[in-house]
Parts: sequence; structure tokens; C-alpha cells
Amino acid sequence: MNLPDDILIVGLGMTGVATARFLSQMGKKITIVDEKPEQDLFASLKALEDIRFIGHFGSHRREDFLDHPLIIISPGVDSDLPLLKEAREKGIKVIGEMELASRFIVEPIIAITGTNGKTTVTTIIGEMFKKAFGNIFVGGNIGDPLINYVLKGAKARALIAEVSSFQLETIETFRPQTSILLNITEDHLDRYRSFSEYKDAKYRIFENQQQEDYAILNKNLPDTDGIQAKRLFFSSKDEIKEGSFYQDGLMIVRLQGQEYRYERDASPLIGVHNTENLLVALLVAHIHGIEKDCIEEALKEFKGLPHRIEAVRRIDNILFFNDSKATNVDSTKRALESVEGNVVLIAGGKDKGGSYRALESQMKKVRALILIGDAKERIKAELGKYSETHLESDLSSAVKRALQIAKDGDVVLFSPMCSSFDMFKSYKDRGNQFKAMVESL
Ligand code: UMA
Repeated sequence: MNLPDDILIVGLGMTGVATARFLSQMGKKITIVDEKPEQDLFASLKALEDIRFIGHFGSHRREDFLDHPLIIISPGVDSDLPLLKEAREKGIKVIGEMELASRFIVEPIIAITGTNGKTTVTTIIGEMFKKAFGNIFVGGNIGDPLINYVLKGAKARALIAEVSSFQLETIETFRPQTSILLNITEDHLDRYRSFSEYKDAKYRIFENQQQEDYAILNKNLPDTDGIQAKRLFFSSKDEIKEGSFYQDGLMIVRLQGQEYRYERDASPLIGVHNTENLLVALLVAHIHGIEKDCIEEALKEFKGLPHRIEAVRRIDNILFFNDSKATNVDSTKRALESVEGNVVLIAGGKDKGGSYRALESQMKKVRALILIGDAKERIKAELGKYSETHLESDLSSAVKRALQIAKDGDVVLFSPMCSSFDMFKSYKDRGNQFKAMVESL
């Protein structure tokens, strides 16, 4: 791709830093803007100490957005910002880092999106591919921006990329060889005007695919018209002709007249949602010709990721789970479906504007609801009538309260349904603090 000499980068988080390093390596003149003041960008600025760029920090300035022929934005920057709209109207190109990276990548990309399960599926596929081929890049929304792969000049056999709706908003030519859409439920309604806008962003993962590519979709998802790639489905309920499904304790892959069977129990991951995650990974592995023994080894060895229904400690037959990664209501619903026994649920955090009512069907399992954070009043208004409800000022008092309320054989589940940014740096920080609090009880 021919890039102009003068480029604006919006956002100086992980993505902005990686993009700046790449553009600097290409000898471009770089301007970086971020709405945060300089003192809050210390770590990013330190990471760019050795490269030359112009930085304007604090609030965004109109002239920065209208002065450069190309703007590259980070996923956290809304592509509908009025200043970006104005730039586009002036003929300035606005793309995201993932689009930029993909223009320099020739190796096959396996891209995974969905509201929940993305990171788990990306990681398991990554493990299977590493066993089979060794040299694999795993990145994207999971943490390592794709542009870092290009920057390092490495040559992997394939790239396994977790892709968010934010990243998909700003693609133009991004074309994965295999695109996966796991599920779509309400999320990020603080960024999107409607659920359908969020859904449309997710479906863009198929937009540039051609007939020789693969599109893998959950059988439950509607409207699959308009996809050019070969469509394969997965289901935890229904038998599938071409794709993968669960039946009587087995995960079955059917592909080009062949059938491959795996015991569900071969994986230590619990829950129907994980059955679906595994079905996808098995299907992708077989599309790419991975041998059964590599697949089986990865299935057995992958014990799940931290902060996802992670067992922390048992105190007097009360089991504490950390599910801090549950940043939306569907994720918490899946956690409640997966754990056994009565549950004391600790939830709340930064509200994203969606409804919490999707949890109603699982509330019979909830002995008590302990709420924290910005969202606590809204959650109480929607779910409080189904169980004893307590509002707490912080996570530490919520944990202590949970121990008082829980009875023998109960589960204490910390599954916030909200993002962490009202009280914590990230879901990881939140989960780590929860674990430390439980350990100190
Ligand atoms: N900013 C502006 N102007 C704006 C908005 C933001 O200047 O209008 C600035 C912020 O002040 C901040 C910078 O942009 O300094 C942050 O950019 P960013 O939020 O894109 O952060 P990165 O560190 O680059 O992380 C991003 C992803 N973050 C988001 O999508 C919000 C990371 O996903 C991803 O791991 C990383 O790129 C590498 O690809 C995180 C995430 O929460 C895990 N993702 C969401 C999710 O999974 O639900 C989508």
C-alpha cells in the first residue's frame, strides 16, 4: 500500500504506540493526538522515546484532523466523531490500525468476532495451530495489535486475530481467509446508537471475503445472505450437515464428506458456551488440515483463561469464582448457566446502556444480588425484585457481604455485567483485586 508522507494517529494507547513505531520505520512524518493530557500518557510516551513525532494532547483540535491526508484511529476512538466526519467530507481517508496492518499481510488471517467467547476461541485455535505448525501469530483485540506483526517483519504460517466490532468499523479491504462470528447479544450500547448498528459492524467481518474463503457462523444467527465465502455452521443443539455440532457427549465435525469425533469431556472447560467455543476451534482446525493428535492434545491442555469463571478459593464449602471478564449481561447469563448450586452474585460497574433483563431467566438460581459501581441502581431496578439485593460502596465490602450471606454448598460469583472503568483500570485489574480480596478473607 502506498501511504502518504504525512499521517495523523488518533489515540495513544497500545494501538497508537504500535502504529507510530510502524510508520516511523517507514519514514513517515507522524502527528499523534490524544484527548488525554500528557501526564496521563506517560507509559505510551516512554515507549516512543526513541522516535520523532509531533504530539498534541488534551482535547482534540480541529486543525489536526483537517491537516493530514490519512488518519489512522485506535479501536477506542469512535469512527463517527464529528471531527472525523468532517475530515472524511474533506476527502481525508480515515482507517483503523487493523485495516492498515492487513494491507501489509499476505499470510492467511483467521479472524474471530462475537460478543462473547472471542478470546477463548482465539487462544484455543492458537494453541492447536502452534502444535501443528509452530510459527503462528496470535493477536488483535486479545492484546497484540496486528500492526506489531508487520512491524517485526516476522513470517508466520497464519495469523489468528481476535477482532472487535470497533476494529471492524474502520475496515475497507480487510479479508480474512476464515471469518468466525460466534454470537451477538447486546453490548457496547454506549458506543452504538442501536443494537442493529452493533450487529452490522460485526457482520463486516465477512464483507470482503471471496468464494474460496470460509465463513463460520453460529446456527442461531439470522440473515446470512450476502456472504460470498463458503458458509459453515456450528451448533450445540442441532445436527449440522457441513460444520460442527454437539450430540450425546460428542463434538462432531463434518467436512467434505469426512466426520471427526471428539469426547466433550476431553476438555476441562465447563458450560454450553464453551461447548460452542470448542466446536468452532475443532472446525477451524480441520479446515486447516490439523492432525487429530495435535487437536486432542490442545483440547486436554487448555484449562481456560484467567477472569472467565475462574475458580479462586473454597471457604467452608463456599466456592468463589472470578468472572471479571463478564462485561455484558449475556456473559453473566452464561456464567450462571455454567455453575452448579445457589449463587450469591456480585455484579455492577460502568453501565453501558443496555438492559439487564436478559438475566431474568437465571435469577431463580440467585440467592442474593450484591451490587457495586455506577450501574448498581439500574441493575437493582431491573432485577432487584427477583432476589434479596444489597448495594455496596466498593468491591471489598461486596466480597465481605457475600461471605456473610452465602450458605454451605453455594457459589459466590463475581460476574459484573459491566465494564470496569468506573473503579478499575481494566477487567484484569478488577479480577486481580477480587482474587486478592478473596484470598485475604
Ligand atoms: N482516545 C482519544 N479520542 C477518543 C477516544 C479515545 O484520543 O475519541 C484515546 C484515549 O484517550 C486513549 C486511547 O485513545 O488514550 C485509547 O485507545 P484504545 O481504547 O483503542 O486503546 P488501546 O490500548 O489501543 O487498546 C485497543 C483495544 N481497546 C478497545 O477496543 C477499547 C484493546 O481491546 C486491544 O486489546 C488493543 O487495542 C490491541 O488491539 C480491549 C477492549 O476492551 C481489550 N476491547 C473491547 C472489548 O473486548 O469489549 C472492544
